[in-house]
This record gives sequence, C-alpha cells and structure tokens, in this order.
Amino acid sequence: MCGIVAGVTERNIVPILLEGLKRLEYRGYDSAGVAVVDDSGLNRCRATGKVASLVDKVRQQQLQGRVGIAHTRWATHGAPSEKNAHPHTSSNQIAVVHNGIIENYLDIRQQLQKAGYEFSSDTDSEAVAHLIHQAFLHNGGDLRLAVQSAVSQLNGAFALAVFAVDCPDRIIATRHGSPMVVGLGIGEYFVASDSFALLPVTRRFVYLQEDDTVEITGDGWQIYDAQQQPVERECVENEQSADLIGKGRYKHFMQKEMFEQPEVVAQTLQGRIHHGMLQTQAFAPEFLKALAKVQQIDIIACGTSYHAGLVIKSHLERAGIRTNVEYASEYLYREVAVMPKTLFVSISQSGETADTLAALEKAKKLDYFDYLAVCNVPDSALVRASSHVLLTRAGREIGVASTKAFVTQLVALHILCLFIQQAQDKTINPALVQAFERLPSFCERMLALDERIAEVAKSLRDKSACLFLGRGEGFAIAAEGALKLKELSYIQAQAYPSGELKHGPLALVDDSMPVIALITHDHLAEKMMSNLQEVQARGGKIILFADSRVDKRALNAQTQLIDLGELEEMTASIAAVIPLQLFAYHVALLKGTDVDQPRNLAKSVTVE
Ligand code: HGA
Repeated sequence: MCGIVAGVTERNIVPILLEGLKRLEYRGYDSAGVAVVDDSGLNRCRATGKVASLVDKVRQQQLQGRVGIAHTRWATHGAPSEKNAHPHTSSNQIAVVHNGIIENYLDIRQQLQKAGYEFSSDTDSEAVAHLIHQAFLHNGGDLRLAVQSAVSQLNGAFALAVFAVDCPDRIIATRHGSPMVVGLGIGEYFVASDSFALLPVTRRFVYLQEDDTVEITGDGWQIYDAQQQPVERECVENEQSADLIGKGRYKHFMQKEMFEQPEVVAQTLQGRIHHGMLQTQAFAPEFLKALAKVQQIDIIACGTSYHAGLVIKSHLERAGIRTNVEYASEYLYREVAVMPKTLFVSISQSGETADTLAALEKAKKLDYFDYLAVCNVPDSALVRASSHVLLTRAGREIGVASTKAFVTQLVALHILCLFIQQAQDKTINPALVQAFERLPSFCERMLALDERIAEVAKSLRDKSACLFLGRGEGFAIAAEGALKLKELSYIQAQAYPSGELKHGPLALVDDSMPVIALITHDHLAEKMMSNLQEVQARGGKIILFADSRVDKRALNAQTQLIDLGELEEMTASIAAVIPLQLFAYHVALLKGTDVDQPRNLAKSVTVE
C-alpha cells in the first residue's frame, strides 16, 4: 500500500528518499513520486510503475534538495496514473503526500473549487494540498497551524507529510488512523509510514500517536498532541537489520518464503513448546491468569489471517471456549454483544491492517475481558495498541500473498489454545503437544511435493474458474488455498464446505470445472469422499490433495492425486496448506502473472 518517506537533511535528500521508497516496494503500489524544495522553489517528479522508473526520471531531471517528501501510491481514488501520483501540490507553494482515504473529499473539493482552486488529479489527496494552502494563507504562513487547521476538517484516515516553499526548512507530518514514525538522525530528521524505510539512515524512532503532529527541521523535532500542546513521546531503538532482504537462490520472494516454512515454524515454537511441554515463561504471569478465566473468544481479522482464525475455532471450541471469527470490516459496522469473560483476539501479519486496527479501537470501547494481538511485526500499531501480544516470528514477509505468516499464525494460535487449556486445568494429551515439534519435518515433506504439484498445476493453465472443497478445518484451509489461487493467478476460485455442494454450487460442476479437494485423515474423510462422488457423477475433474490413508477406491481414473503421505491429526491442516500454496504458485508461473506483487493488491492494507 501507500508509503511515505520525508525528511530534512544537510545533504541531498533525494537518494535517501528513493532508497526509502525502494524499501517500501514490497508493500505493493502502482506509482511513485518525490518533491523537494530549495532556493529555486518546489520541484517534483512522478512516474507510474516501479520506483526504478522514478529513479530514471529523477536522474534526468537532476532533482536535488535538502528537504523533501516522497510516496509510493496504491490507488484508491483515481486511476494509477502520473497525474494522480503523489506528491500533490497547491499553487506551487504546498506539497503533500498522503496515505489513507479522505471520506469527505467531494465536499471539500467543491468548496475549494468555489474558492478558485483548480484540481489537476482525481484523487482525494489533492484536496488536502489545497485545503492546507488555504489555511496557510489564513494563518499568516505558519505551516504547522495550517496543517492542524486543515486536518480538523477531514474525515477518514490519513498520514500526511507536507512542506511549503515559504518555509523551506521544515516538514510537518501528522497521522489519524494511519501509521507515521519519526526517524532521528544526527543533525537530520525524517518521517516515514514504516520505520523499515529509514533503517539505512537511523535506528532511533519515535512513533506518532493518534492525531499527533510533528514539526521537523534541521535543528530538531517537536511533537504536538491533538490539543496542539507540545508532548514528549518515547524513543525506541530498532534492532532490525538494515539489509534489504534478497531472494537468495529462489525465483520469487513467495517461493523463498514457502521454503522457509519449516524454519519459521521451529522459530515460532521456540521457548513456547519444548520436549512436549508448554513453557510457561513464554507468557507474562498476568496473561496466564487472564487465560485461566477466559470463557469466549472473538477473533477479528482480514484475508488470510481470517482463515487462520477459522482453523483455530474448532480447536478452541473443542477446548470448551466458544469462539466467534469475523472479518474486521464487518465487525466494525455492526452492533456487538460482548459476553462476559470474552477475550478479543486480533490477527494481522503487518499489524498495520486498517480494518483490524479500527476493529481493535472499537473493541476497546466495549466490555472485553482482555486484548491480544497475534502479529508478525513487534513494533506495529496493532501490537502497541493491544494489552498482550503473541508474535508469530515468521520474519519479514515480502511476497504480497501471505504464506509463511499464515503457517506461523496457525502455530501461534494452537499454542494459545494449548495455553488456555493448561491455564484452565484441562487435560492435554502430551502426544498432541509433541506433534508440533515434528511439524517442521512435515513441512519439509510437503515442500518435497513441489515437482508433482507443478505437473498437476498444468491442468489449470487454461481455466478461468474452479472450486475448492474441504470440511471442518479442511474447509478453512481450502478457503486459504482458493484465496492464494485467486490472488496469484486471477482465476476465480471459490471454496465451499463440501457438504454445501448440493445446496447450490453443484450447478457449476460439469466436465470443464476443476474441483480441488483437500482430505486429511480425520472423521470427515468419508463424508468428503461421498461429496466427491457427487462431483464425479456430474463429470467434474477432481484434483485431490489427500492423506495416503484415505480410502480413494471410489475415485475415477481422471482424478489427479497429490499424496500428502500420513499427516498427524493435530497438525495436518497446518502442513496441508503448503501444497495448496505451491499449487497456486505453479499455476501463476504458468499464467505468467506477477507472483510477488499481484495486480491491484498490496501487502499492508492500510486503508479501510
Ligand atoms: N487515497 C489516496 C491514497 C491511497 C492510499 O493510501 N493507498 O494505500 C490516493 O488514492 O491517492
């Protein structure tokens, strides 16, 4: 999604801004731009496509300056085009980069047009530039007051970085529902939407809180709270490596990330499960006390993280914990009845997902017992806003389609489930706990199916639609498999619990419809086989991912089988998603799509 990098330096800032944008590329975007201010005034350069195209244009234009703002845009309002790319400017005086959505931009636009402002883009963001310009004139050229006055008129979510030609030594940045961090260098100061963008220039960061505004100059920085009072915010050291992560011997980040799964599963287990025992020191004592009292759980998430919630639901309910799993975007806009002793669990890879963050904010106003974030990014907004955190330890995930983050979410959620059972003195079969320690080797076995899966993927090369079937946890995994295929190959892939076939989707089945089914060796295997016979009877072509113990005698010769070997009951669904990820990957390779940055998608979904 959109990314912001900006700063005030003593050297030419342009290479720093461009490097920052490159570091944000993995988030997915469609255009990029940079603007600087110097003695000659405001200079801007924008380009569609990759940051590399912007770099070429910047070089040709010989753009230079000590104060600048830069942006990668993932279009929400207006097509991905140069005129819509940020920075947006007003009267050659104000330049603005904006992450988020301004919900009342049409009203503001109309009002500004009446006041004589001309718009040159279709974006909501340009209205912010003109509004700040109008306020700048009214405030006698005080940029901070102008920004604060302009944002008080905005509805929606935003992070903004702004400069003005008439005060060319400073940047003003602010946030409301969208992240922004201040990077503290030596004699140079920056802001960015993600600290990762600034790691080559600093390790010291200050996170802006909701509605904070920061003013940075070459001499220092000052944060103001929502009441426009100067405030102190904590400075944190970031330990992450500044190195940009490479693909190593792999063709794509996604491929590398799938093959890292055995390792990251082991990392997620570390210090939490050892020799078949739960390690109580993994959690703070007060959190364990809270787990002892939990009676219900509301899991709120989006996309792949939502599927992780669906998988864990049946395990939590088996442990006697009533569990509700819901899309954050739906939870946000309905009345919610919270039962006593309900734990609110949010799941997000990035911890920046706007819908999930907003859901947490809503939940905090309700009568929840406690708040847990299951997240992959320790310094993310979600982690900072929750009372407890369970880190998934997948390492940085670059591929837009989530793979290793999903598998580690499942492991972390299983760990949570086991800890709840232990805290509530419920009997835990030690064999179940031990199964997790064998999971990395099961992941290896799934990855070894790569060649066979690449072969089977050929049958989807010319297809435009398919069905995914599973039952129980297998349905949640099938839904994740379908999402991966959609994201990567643009094939319409719809997942159904196979018992639902006869209630509608069976009408879609004929001899041109591939039906991809997942059967693990559980109590639903026979039911699944009966459903597959319904498919076969209508000529449907089955691609079956199945445990080798499943009785497959009823399947016809056209069925293509991917034999998963003998999976372990407790971890079967975690391992079984890997072959489905590989399948989506190989279909995408055959289709020639952009595996790491599928069209229209972004890694951290920072807009609602
Ligand atoms: N609404 C703005 C910015 C979009 C954004 O933040 N995407 O992540 C635009 O469409 O330009």
